[in-house]
Amino acid sequence: MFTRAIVRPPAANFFQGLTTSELGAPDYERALAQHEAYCLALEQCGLALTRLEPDEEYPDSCFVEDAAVVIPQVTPSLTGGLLPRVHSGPGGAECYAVLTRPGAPSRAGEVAGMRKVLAEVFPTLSEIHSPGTLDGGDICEAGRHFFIGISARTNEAGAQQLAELLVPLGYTSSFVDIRGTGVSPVSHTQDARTTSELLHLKSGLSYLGDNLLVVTDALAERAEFAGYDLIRVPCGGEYAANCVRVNDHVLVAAGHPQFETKLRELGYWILALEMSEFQKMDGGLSCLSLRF
Ligand code: CIR
Repeated sequence: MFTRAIVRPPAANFFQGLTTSELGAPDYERALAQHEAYCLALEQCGLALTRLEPDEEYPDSCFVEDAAVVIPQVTPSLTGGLLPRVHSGPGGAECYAVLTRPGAPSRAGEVAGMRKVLAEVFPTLSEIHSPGTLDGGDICEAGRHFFIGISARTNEAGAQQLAELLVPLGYTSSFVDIRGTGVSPVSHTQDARTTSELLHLKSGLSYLGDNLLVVTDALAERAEFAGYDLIRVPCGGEYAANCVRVNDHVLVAAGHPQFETKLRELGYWILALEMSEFQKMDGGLSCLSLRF
């Protein structure tokens, strides 16, 4: 169960952030409204929000998930009690936090802000060190296992550092190299993304619990995911693969009715959220919050 989330609304210069999507400039007022709806959805799922101030110094800073990874602690009985000291959050869940080292130079400074916020919750913070780089969007927790994407943003050194931190916390991990992996196996998608590469692992992969992964076609055949049940997002709707299970609900990007129907048939409660302005800046739904 998640009890808390950290969010940061986009700043007025959001449009100056990094993007490859060629979907046009985001409308700021609409982005704020979509962000607010996203926050309300998290609250509806029972989360208490820490709402940070917009930060014009970093136009991509609303994508808070990239600056840290919060790892729920596996119960001590399962790890032989060999755990480092971790903080018990107000919600009761024991968690451990790692500050990342974002792979895009323009985003590196976002971590300082996140450090301040997380230090109030977690007495001990780990961090990714040079030469490692790592973006939270490349980290997909799947039960007792973490998939760590190797991407244009996360390098092997960063992935290896996180993998080592995960061991005493009771998790296994594996690397998924997404460099050169297309958003879709076909070159033109209805999503109108002209770029063909996944930005982050979670741009094409989500874990919903219950051994169930949501994947794009381009990732579905990967050996790494054998042993999981897969829901493939329909071709052209790859953006929907970035969805988030938050307690009893799954938050999904609006505009993907087939995918929503599939999830409903599986018994999930869906909250569909308009994400158009964040999609224009290559942002997925998960990256707008850090949940724990
Ligand atoms: C970037 O390129 O870093 C931002 N414009 C978008 C980051 C989205 N983050 C994510 O999907 N985890």
